[in-house]
Amino acid sequence: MSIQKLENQVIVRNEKFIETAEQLKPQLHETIVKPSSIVEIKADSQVIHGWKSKTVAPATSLADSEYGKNDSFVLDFGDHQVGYLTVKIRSAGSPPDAPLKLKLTIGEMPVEMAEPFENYNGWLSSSWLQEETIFVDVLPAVISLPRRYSFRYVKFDVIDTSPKYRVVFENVECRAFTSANMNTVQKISHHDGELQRMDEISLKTLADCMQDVFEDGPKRDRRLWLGDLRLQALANYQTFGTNDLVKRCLYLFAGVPDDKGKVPANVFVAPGLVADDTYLFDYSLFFVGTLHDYYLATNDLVTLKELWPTAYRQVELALERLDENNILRDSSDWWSFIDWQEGLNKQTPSQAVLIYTMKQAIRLAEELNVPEKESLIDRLGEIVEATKTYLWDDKQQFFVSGSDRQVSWASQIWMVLAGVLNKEENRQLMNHLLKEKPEVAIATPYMYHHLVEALIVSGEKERAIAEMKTYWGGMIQDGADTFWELYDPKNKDFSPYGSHLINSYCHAWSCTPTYLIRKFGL
Ligand code: RAM
Repeated sequence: MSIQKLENQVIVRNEKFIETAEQLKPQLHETIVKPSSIVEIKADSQVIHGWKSKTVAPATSLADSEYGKNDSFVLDFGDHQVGYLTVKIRSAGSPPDAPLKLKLTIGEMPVEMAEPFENYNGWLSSSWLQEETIFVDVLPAVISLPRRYSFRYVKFDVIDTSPKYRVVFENVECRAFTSANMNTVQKISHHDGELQRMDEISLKTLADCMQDVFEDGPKRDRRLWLGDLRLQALANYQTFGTNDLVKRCLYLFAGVPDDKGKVPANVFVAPGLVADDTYLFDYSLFFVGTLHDYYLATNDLVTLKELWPTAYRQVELALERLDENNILRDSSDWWSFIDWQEGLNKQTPSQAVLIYTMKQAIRLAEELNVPEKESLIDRLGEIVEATKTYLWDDKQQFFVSGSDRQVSWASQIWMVLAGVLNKEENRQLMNHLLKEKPEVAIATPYMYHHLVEALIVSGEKERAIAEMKTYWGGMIQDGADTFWELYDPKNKDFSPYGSHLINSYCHAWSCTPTYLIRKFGL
């Protein structure tokens, strides 16, 4: 153990756990990918964000073209890639008498090729937008760009050569990386073509997020978030079976709790393991959930024994937030995540997450035969009772949240998953929800995943499939190669960050259709 005092937190580093995580570092597999075509990005008010790409020539024709000042073209790699770009450039005409100034814009979606990044004014850093301006003094040259990019399209803007020479891009390629191995995945051939496609895109999404850790998004935030990890791990058990990567991630979180024992909502892994100073009620509890699911998938009792104290501590800390009525204290800060839905009150869905994860903790405590089991069972009983007493509105037939007694989708969905009501009551609640459609809706694929799962556990498989087809199917129709971080079929420009340019278009928490299809036999 070593204590690290930082500006906003005290971290108690568990070097043994950190070493275990280090030993589990995955091998990255490399593939060389060449662009497939040169495309034109055209305005079209009928398509998402108002921009679409149209092939104008095969990428092989690039080596025959010369480009000078103010020339520009866009390369399409044909599918989503995560990796490093290399460009081979030579001059044409007179000997180059001035440096080449070249701007590259790298993006996952056509809109990133079309709308200038200078116009971005959202609240997340603009430095996430992928671009490079490079100066090349000597030609010919092979330029290997320094950063890892997440993209399908690359725009080349030749800012300047000189009046005497032009340039030819002889070769452009990407060294793409993932720690997933597609060959380990059992292929399915679903009778429903839409579900088949959803499964394939889920796999690609998950694979592109599987790097040194389960990243949330390879474009942004490029780090390990606990809420995303839980869903990635579930999808992974049904597909890649890279279970040691889940184990590694659990040890990373367990390696950097704060001085109370709380695990952070996310960690960075470079230059070394660093806990972010963001703590979220639900995400900390999902350490329990992720350990529970890992154990059920692997039967790895050694890991369970070693990480149980960390998991149990998350429950203990969560219980401290209960008031004298056994209801979670609400607050106006970002204390729990649940969803990016604007105006969403987090109290009731968080209470449901507490119940959901306490049940998982009890299951693990049973497995370990530890004394904590009894007190967990007692506390759970009291909390469920209080939930029904204080959070269920009999008149409205909905769970309510916060001092304004908000009726949100998230509250109903999480209470169904928490199993506070019986199966028939759950079914009625879900049908009531889909009929009444309360205003405080769902903003992310993360929350949509939970909607679909809640429908499945309450016996509404067909409705679940219909929701998946509208939502993930909608993304496919709107051109998704990998599933997106955010998608609102009614407002396709939606971003909680102030601009759709900064959204991630390959995002871990969207990869769950493969889990839902395979696990529940949809
Ligand atoms: C965003 C990312 C990430 C998520 C957090 C809470 O920054 O989408 O995946 O877990 O929010």
